[in-house]
Amino acid sequence: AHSRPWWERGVVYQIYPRSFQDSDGDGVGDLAGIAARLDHVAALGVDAIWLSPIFPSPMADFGYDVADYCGIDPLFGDLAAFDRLLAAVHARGLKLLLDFVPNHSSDRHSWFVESRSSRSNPKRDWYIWRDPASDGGPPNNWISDFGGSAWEWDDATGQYYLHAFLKEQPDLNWRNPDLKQAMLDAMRFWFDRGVDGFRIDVLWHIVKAEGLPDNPLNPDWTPARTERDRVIQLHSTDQPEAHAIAAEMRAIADCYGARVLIGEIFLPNDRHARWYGTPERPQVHLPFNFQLIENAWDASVLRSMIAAYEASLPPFGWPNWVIGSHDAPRIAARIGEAQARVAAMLILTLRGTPTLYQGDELGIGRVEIPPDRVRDPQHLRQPLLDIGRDRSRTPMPWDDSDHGGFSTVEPWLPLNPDWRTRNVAAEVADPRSMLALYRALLALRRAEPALAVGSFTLLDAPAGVLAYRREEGGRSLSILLNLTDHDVTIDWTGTPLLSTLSGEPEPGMLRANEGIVFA
Ligand code: ISL
Repeated sequence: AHSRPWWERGVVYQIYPRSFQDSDGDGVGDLAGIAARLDHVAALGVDAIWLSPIFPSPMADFGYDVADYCGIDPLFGDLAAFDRLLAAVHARGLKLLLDFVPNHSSDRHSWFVESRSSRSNPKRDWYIWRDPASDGGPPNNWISDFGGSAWEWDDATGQYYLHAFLKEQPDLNWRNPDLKQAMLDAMRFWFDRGVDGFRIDVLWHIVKAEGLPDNPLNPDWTPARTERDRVIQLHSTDQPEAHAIAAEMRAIADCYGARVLIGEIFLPNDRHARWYGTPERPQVHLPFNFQLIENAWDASVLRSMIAAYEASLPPFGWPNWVIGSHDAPRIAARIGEAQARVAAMLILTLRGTPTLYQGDELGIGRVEIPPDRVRDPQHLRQPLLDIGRDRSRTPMPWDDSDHGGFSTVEPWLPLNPDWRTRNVAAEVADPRSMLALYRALLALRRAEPALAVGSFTLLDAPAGVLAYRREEGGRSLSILLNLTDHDVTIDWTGTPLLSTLSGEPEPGMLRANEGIVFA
């Protein structure tokens, strides 16, 4: 078991750099701030940090609009600050993953500035330009993830360009060999600097079907869903050529040794599993699995989901689980704090690499963002939908000093309203806090190889309870999780190692909202 790569045993912790720690008093987090807060990350007990984008960017989508793939935005620091952070992370035995954004650049990237300058510019083909349809409208019916047509008209050159996200995020043309080489060189640039891997943004989007045919309409669409869902993204995502590029990225990563690639991919199990590639031609190590976020918080729903996901994995494919991100509602906002403790136990005891999101270890719940402080471009474009991503991007509350110790000035987004009591310092001091539970779970996971790498077997359980066993090297642990807010009678045996509740577990039952790991 000890010969397994770090990313199979390890736990990833996502940092949203704007909101972790401000070191220079501008209300926005930065790299020096992250370096100053590594004690928290190390004490938590995770193995790797993934940083959301830190590259130069006009910040139309807060860094997911990259204007230079090989630099650092001055808001966050510079390359020297990055090298210092990387060294500090490595000095603690942690890994550092960056966020690679290959589907689109910023419209202010010099490549796009050149591309849009004329139809004959050598970089014209680095993006996806098309003539209007016969009626003068967009070339096809594709819809931006953030609403509206995915095509933007450019008056100067009389063509449309494609953008799967904001119009400030034009899609790159990976079918162009020069663009492809330039992007793969950017990946090598960071590997050469020593980064341990990448989370790859919307990897499944990077190649579009030849001829750009209309997408089929989605028969299940209702106005309560995002506009993007009006069509099924059949021709705009998951193309065979994108898989081939993932394999090329993997070949580059493998040249550097134990580096990891995590792909952001939203697909049903069968097509999702293809992103592992084959043993001979592997693609990403971990295609992100968002099913704990996407499914109802219900024991029988999760039981079938977990079984189906496990069954869909190729024999060499290592599972992974995500419970929160800068895009998703916070877990404690969605299911309440008591069940968020059960969720913490679930993600840290399932088989597969967990990715945790900053602030969830404090149990931060729903934060209302006053209308005049909304910054999320997706929310600003579709204000009627309950999609505000700002709520998950509020600054880390470190202590009860001004601005939660995050900054010396008013932060770019408000803190969680309960920050004076819900902050790192307060939770470190409270053995019953969410943070104490996360630390205990991560310590248990480190002490018990069965939890990190053991086999996984679902067990039968009463309604409302999710139960499974993990086994490794003769050591067997069972996990019983009560996903309801009432006591459940259940005949458990064994030695409780950890409960989500304080006080002794009671024989013959799981208390309301109780999860227990048994030896
Ligand atoms: O959540 C989604 C699908 O269920 C999407 O709308 C979307 O594809 C996904 O959230 C992609 O997110 C990533 O790329 C975006 C960026 O805004 C997000 O922050 C990032 O995580 C564009 O780069």
